[in-house]
Amino acid sequence: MSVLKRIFAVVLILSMCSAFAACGSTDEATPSSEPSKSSDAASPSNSDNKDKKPIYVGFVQVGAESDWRMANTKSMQQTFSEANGYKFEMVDCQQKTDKQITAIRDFIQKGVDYIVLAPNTEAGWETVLGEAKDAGIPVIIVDRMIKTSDESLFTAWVGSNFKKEGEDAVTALENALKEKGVAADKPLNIVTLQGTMGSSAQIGRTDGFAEKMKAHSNWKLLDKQSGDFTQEKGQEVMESFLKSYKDINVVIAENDNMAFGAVKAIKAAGKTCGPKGDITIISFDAVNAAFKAMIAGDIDVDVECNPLHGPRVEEIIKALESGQKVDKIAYVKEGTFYAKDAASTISSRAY
Ligand code: GYE
Repeated sequence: MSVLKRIFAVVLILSMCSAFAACGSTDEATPSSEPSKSSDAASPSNSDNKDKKPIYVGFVQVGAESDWRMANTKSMQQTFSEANGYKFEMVDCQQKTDKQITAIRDFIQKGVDYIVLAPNTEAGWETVLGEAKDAGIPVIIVDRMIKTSDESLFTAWVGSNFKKEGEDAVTALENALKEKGVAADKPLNIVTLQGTMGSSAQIGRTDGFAEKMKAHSNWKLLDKQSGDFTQEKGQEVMESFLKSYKDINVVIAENDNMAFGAVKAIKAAGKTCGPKGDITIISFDAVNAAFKAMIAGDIDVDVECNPLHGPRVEEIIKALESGQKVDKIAYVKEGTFYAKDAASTISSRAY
């Protein structure tokens, strides 16, 4: 590690400490619905970094499990192009947290200027992020979050409020049922296809939905199981649910690809789904193919999750390069889309 990087590491730690003392920060780094907090994020730019050398960004990506993920990867690749002044390397970690830890160590070895991490699961990051911090490499976390009591282990996080998405899915279901003319007090059997267990997207969506659905004493969660955010596993889990339970009214799919798998399983079992069908499907992400599925009448509602993080991360890096403060935690604004509006909305969708 260069002397400058060592100096930077010390400055970073000191500035982080004072920022947290000033904010009265709690021990919890998991995103809450509180407004954005600011931190004195130290800039890595130093005199020898001020020339026109490309900024070296190492991206530790979860994998290629879903349409959302592919859109996210594309957004990062397009933003951090050579033409834009970057040297960009991405590691597809095949949904394995240990592969991500290895990828971070490799990027530290290579001496990247920034590590961008989309963590697969929340736990187990302290040691390796401590190593990045010791090396003076700022870590920007995107999409999912890590669980840590030491917020100095990362410079900034940008992503979605997954708990709110889970709560929004309850409102989405209420509205979808109203539209179908289902009486509000009719007993309802729900199954959930969960995402990768231990990932923020799974935890937030599962918890947000479970908490808010308590207001409906006639809603019953029959079962929940992980389909690991993939279409294939989503289909498998749905097939087994359909064998175990004869009277499923609602599927909550924690992402679109699992919803696509569920639709296949439902049709193969001779049942119908969507606004005019027997089984109501509520999904998350709102990717282009999900709009098509809503137009086709297969999915009822989609709670949006925006994957276009490239420009957001670039804004953070540019701010850090010029020594400015960045928000420690920044949430992306998202909406909910209903099947009846899908045809008129699809052309305005960017992913
Ligand atoms: O919903 C899913 C993807 O972490 C928000 O990961 C992301 C989730 C997204 O595989 O499709």
